[in-house]
Amino acid sequence: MEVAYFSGLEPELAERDATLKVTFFKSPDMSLFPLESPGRGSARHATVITALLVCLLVYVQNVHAAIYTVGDSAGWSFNMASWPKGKRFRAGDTLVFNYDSTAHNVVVVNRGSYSSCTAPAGAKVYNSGNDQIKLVKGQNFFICSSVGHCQSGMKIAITAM
Ligand SMILES: [Cu+2]
Repeated sequence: MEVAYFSGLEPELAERDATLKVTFFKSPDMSLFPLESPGRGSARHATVITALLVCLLVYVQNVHAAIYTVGDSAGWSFNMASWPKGKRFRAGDTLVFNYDSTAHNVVVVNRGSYSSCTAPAGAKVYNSGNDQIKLVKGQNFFICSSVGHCQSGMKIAITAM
């Protein structure tokens, strides 16, 4: 009897639509199946079911990861405070910051720095002009550290569930 086995799970976190690739193949000698042994059919089935459940879990997580372009078509700019309103962010979602890298940047800060518009030494700074940053669970604060920009509203605070 030939049985199809999982050979690998390759979740691809593509930019917009996450896809899941699962490769099936046939292993006549069952040599690639770790728990295979005579008389252990139930163990084999349990393992296959576990593998399927893991695939499903990964798939569901990928489907739920969203990508948001900060500021929408205007990009990462001034007066951003209202942009997060009405959106439901989740940990693992990606924020895309599009901006002119000669004028702006994105600095990951804490609440205090967000409020005071000061980027502390050692803060993580992005400056590619097309930065993709994954949200962590809880509060996420970002500011632009160019002089005066944060004070002009180039700052966002996002809570991810
Ligand atoms: Cu700026």
